[in-house]
Amino acid sequence: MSQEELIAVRKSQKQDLFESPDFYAIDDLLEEEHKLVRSSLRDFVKKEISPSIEGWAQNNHFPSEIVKKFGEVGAFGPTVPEEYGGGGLDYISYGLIMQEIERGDSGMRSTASVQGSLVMYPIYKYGTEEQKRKFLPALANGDMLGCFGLTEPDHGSNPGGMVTNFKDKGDHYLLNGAKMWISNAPEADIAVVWAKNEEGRIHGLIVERGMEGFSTPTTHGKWSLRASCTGELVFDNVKVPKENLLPGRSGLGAPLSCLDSARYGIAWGALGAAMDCYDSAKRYALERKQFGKPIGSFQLVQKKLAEMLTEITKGQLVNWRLGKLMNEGKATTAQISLAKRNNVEVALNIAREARQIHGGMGITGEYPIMRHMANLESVVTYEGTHDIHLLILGMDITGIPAFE
Ligand code: TGC
Ligand code: FAD
Repeated sequence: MSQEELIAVRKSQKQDLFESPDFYAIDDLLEEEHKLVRSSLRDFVKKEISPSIEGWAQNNHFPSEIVKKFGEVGAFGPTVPEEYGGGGLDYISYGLIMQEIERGDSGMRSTASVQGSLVMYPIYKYGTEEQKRKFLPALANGDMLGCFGLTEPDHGSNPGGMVTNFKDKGDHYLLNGAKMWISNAPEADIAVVWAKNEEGRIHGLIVERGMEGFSTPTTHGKWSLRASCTGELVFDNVKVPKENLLPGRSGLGAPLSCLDSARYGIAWGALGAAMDCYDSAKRYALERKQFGKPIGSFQLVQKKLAEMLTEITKGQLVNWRLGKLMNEGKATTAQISLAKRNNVEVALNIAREARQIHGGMGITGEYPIMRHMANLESVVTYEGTHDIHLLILGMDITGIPAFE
């Protein structure tokens, strides 16, 4: 088929034909509820994300209406108990939700995973009963959007060095400092912010839009996650009511524990992006002809597809087992690091190989490949860079931290 014919076919199909690979029959390991959740999210992505995502990304547009829709489909806080508006689901379901959304786009998954793992999780885990009742149901149903402020301009991989701070002023706290690279920030109604008190101890504070001195400038010029909004959080003598402090845990371990949950979701999500690239490459290899044959009949193309499927299958098994450990409360930070690090790298490599299979078409928005590839360049850096996860594993193996 010529490239013009392929474009015409793709346009005429006007639908997302994605089929997920399941080479090792991992579906047999899933419960009915998992399959139902997955199929509901897959339908949602095909209907609400696939038809528009290319335009949103090309135009650097965050579709704010998606927030309410995510709430309706249960994408926010799936593991939070139902009494607080969450889904009351297990971690395999959570992983599958992240997989399906990131199959559509990593930026869309960012919106959902930040809301669930980095905003709802700390409020649920470390918040007061009043905070839970006030914020969780509205975050779960998409009436409210949240963001998570840990990274600072001078403290990314080393958040323990943060300088954002608050002082006890008797009837309120006075917050000063700035956070950078914050997903959802420009649209967020609330921010879970990590800051040091006068003794240098890290605490979480809920900062609400409208508080005087609090602003959220947008970060412009991204070539990655273009359909997700990213910004700064600036605190200029912000008066934060005392009841907005998360009392349940202090120290760097508090934000890092939230990252465990988000990194777990990314391990599943990245594999979703990989599956989409593989699915598109397989389809293209069978349709596109060169030298009188489908390019899928050439050994070098088959090698690429075979290696993609191998890595996806290994990643699926890692995710499934890690999900079981999460359900049992036994998953360690290092186990989560292994899955996040491996699966994001696998996804990036698959995106690059799939781009090659699509030839010149691979750089266009007719196919999802280049968008996934560019998105994954953020995913490999945020929630702990590729090398930081290697060091977390290195410390687990040797007992020796090599961060400094
Ligand atoms: P270290 O001395 O190792 O640990 C400090 C304290 O924290 C405890 N801890 C944990 N607790 C719970 N869960 C974890 N995963 C934990 N990891 C460590 C630790 O036991 C200790 O407790 P205590 O009681 O002894 O004080 O800390 P360190 O300063 O040496 O740093 C270690 C390092 C480098 C691994 C850590 O800082 C790190 O993970 N850095 C990467 C930073 C990062 O991942 N940032 C992500 C920001 S959020 C984001 O990117 C969102 S993107 C969202 C999206 O759009 O999807
Ligand atoms: P740096 O820490 O400066 O790292 C630069 C390089 O140095 C990396 O290759 C790193 O691996 C390497 N390096 C650093 N330390 C070491 C070491 N000890 N040994 C070896 N190599 C090292 N943060 C939030 O808090 N909330 C968010 O919602 C959020 N969303 C994000 C969205 C996007 C699109 C992006 C790009 C980032 C987001 N982040 C967010 C920030 C993200 O977590 C950081 O970018 C990440 O932790 C890395 O920090 P940095 O960019 O400052 O890089």
